[in-house]
Amino acid sequence: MSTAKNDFGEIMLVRNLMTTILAVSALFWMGLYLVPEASAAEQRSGLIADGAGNDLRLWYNEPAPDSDAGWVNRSIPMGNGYMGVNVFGGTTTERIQITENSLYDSVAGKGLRRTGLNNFAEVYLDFGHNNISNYEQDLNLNEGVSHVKYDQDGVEYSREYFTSYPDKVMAIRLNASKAGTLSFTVRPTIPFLKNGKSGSVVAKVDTITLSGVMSHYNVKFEGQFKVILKGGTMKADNSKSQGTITVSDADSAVILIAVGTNYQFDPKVFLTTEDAEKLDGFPHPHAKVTRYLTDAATKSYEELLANHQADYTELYDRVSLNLGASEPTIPTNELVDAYPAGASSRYLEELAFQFGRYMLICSSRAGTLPPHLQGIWNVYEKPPWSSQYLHDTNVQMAYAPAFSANMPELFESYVGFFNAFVPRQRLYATEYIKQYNPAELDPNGDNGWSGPFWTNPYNVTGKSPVAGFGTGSWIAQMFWDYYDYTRDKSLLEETVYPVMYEQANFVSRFVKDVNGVLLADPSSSPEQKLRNTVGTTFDQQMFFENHHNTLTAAKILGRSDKRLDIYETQLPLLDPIQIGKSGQIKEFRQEEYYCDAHKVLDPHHRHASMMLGLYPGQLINSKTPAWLDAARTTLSLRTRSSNIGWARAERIAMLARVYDGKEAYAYYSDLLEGNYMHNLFNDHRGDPIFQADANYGATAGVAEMLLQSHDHVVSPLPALPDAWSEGSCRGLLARGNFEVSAQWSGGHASQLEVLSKSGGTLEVRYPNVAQAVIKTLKGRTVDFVAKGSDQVSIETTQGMTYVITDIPICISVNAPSNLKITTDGGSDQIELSWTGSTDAASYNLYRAVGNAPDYELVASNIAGTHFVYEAPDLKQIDQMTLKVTAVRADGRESDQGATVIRLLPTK
Ligand code: FUC
Repeated sequence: MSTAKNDFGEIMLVRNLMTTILAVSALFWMGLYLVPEASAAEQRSGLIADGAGNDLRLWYNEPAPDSDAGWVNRSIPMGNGYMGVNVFGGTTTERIQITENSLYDSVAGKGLRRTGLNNFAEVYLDFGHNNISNYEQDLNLNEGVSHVKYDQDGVEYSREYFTSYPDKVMAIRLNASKAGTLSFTVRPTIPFLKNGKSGSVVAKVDTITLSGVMSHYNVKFEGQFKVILKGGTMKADNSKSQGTITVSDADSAVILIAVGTNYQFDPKVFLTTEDAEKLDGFPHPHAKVTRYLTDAATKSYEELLANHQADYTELYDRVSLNLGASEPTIPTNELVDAYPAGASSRYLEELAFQFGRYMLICSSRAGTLPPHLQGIWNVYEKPPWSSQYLHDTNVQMAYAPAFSANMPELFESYVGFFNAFVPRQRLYATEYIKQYNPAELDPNGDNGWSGPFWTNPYNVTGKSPVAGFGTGSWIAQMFWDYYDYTRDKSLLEETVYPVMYEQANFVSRFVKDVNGVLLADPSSSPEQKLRNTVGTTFDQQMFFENHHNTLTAAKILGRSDKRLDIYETQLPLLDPIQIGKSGQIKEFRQEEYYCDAHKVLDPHHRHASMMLGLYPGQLINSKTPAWLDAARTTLSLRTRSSNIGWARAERIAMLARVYDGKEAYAYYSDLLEGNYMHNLFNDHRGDPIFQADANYGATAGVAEMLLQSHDHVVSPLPALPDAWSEGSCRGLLARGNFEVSAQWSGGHASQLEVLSKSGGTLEVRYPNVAQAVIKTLKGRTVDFVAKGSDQVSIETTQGMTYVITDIPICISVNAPSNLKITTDGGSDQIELSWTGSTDAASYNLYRAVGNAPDYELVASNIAGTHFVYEAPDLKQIDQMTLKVTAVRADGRESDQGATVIRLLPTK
């Protein structure tokens, strides 16, 4: 049995423990109390903020083709949580496709394209402009506004589009450069009027109302389209049983669009078993949609635009990334096709990073449904995978950038959804404890909540052999992250802690004692073919993380109770990491060498669920170096053969977590080259089936390359690739609510800035940071404690920005390679040899026995590349990892080393 001792920070590498920790002087502590409160000027990070990122734009010199292919590959996506919109930009006819995430049909049949989310509306604006020139369509990411402009008959026609969260509408402004030349017909339609979907479109004076019912869940839907003119006339027409408004000879016009259904976040929806009765009693959306529209119409277009931009830029502007790109002269479709060649590659890399943030702002707003597999965009009657919420990777990936890319409040959308479905999950939890571990059943039904696999806005599944029960703890981890990045104690108390605690409650009753460890039974690992087994690494890691985080949260809140005592006793027995004979992190307990269990495992599987403790979890980190090495080995075995977009995105982050910037960048490049379509939507595997999670995931992956903090040490630029040798980034968020900016040149940080948004101890890790100059924004020197040469600790004041400069360049030490056991007779002696490092003055030898997270130093000052390792216990140890590192004359050790697995030879 192995006992997991790692406690996120309590285990330190011997070589990182420096005497300076002890050198905290009384003067330092006194100095802390003299620190003045942050002035307003120091509220936000400053210096690097002045050099914000590029103006980022997607642009095209022709409209998107009017087809499903044009929708998926080229239309411009917009959204405000209430609706997703795809704008085609046509001139003869403009097409605006609208998605509302609750317009759901039954899920029936097999295959990718089952029914599910339905297309809400197709809105056409007929202009009849067939003879155009100077066409341009764009989406400006800095503003969250899209434009179309072109010339026809000597007139410049232009349109501007945005979707506003504060005003809950889409607004379109139409202009003509010559007064009285704007004429068009507004023609909303209801797509797929069949299979239980019915409705009508009626025009009256200046407003068209589109309304109907989708019978399966009895979803009542309504959209309203209001036309506001300057000059000219308009005429409503219902003669062809399809309401339209025709505008003639106007100077300019504004169209406002509001949509809604009778869907509400209410546990009743998930608890009612009859699908057609789930929405019973909820009001028809007419009053709500009318209110949205009339409220918006009381404001001028400029006022609506200002509201939208204030809301949008408050989120978007928090983060910028500057890789030194200049705006390309070719349109975005050509830029995507040309990738990775050419200087404008950097521009696409910046653009795609911010586009993921943009998509999350569009699709995840408080009070509205969270992003599903296609975010908030769907043109189909039968969307891929029904546009569900899958909890074995996809939902979690969607939310990954919310925290690290500094938009944590966007998670509120999921919080609302979760609170609606969790009462149903509590019933499942009781059912499963009764079924799998009846001795642990709470007779009053207090058995926590169990994790779902797929959900839609109406139904939530219980267990699935496709994904293990770990999905629940993975959901709880998002809640923990919500707190850990924001450090809002009332949020922890009211929103986060109950979710984690109740999840731990379920897990604590579900796990079974198997030879002294507590294992999930039944257990699966997402989408792998070996199912319903015992204690997969996925389940165990997720359970471990949530037990751990729940206990941490309880400490912060000062809670204690009998159940917490149980979690505490269970934690070390949850056995989250098993190292296999290939040096890999096992996915299944049956595995010996990588993926050898039962011959059904796919060694190149898109899911890498045994490494979720590496990312997005916190379990495997630089304080667990043996596990980190095993993760590195596992990643090299799970090679680049998967062309699935989201899996590539996840690998970017995982590789960043093992500090492999080169490979992380290679995956980002693969993704940009292989999965990004012309409108920057990602496809699933070059199909083109749109899947939004790879977009969100790519952003999160890049964020991990630029900043990490999963061990609560703020680590800027941990996996910077050579391709990004010059640049800056601003405003990424670290755990502890630190906003971090960095500027670098030649791959080396010239300036780091950390805004402490909640106060508290700030630990910063960067090579040679202990020799840097650290000041406040106003130039006052800051006291810090060095922990070795590469880490400092600062007691921060809330609202202050800490500026780190003059960091001496650190040349890293090349590691040895090719460590081999040359002789091993199974005795107390092993002969080792390795390929040396040109930097080495000597070598260190470490060992990690069994599944141990950390290494023990067993020999140092080794001269040469050959060593006989002798230890009396060698003949009793079944398996261990040996590792050799290089030590330079200046005492610096190589960050990594060469490893080999030593198995006890069979006698
Ligand atoms: C998960 C993945 C698939 C796909 C699907 C929607 O099941 O394994 O690749 O992304 O979700």
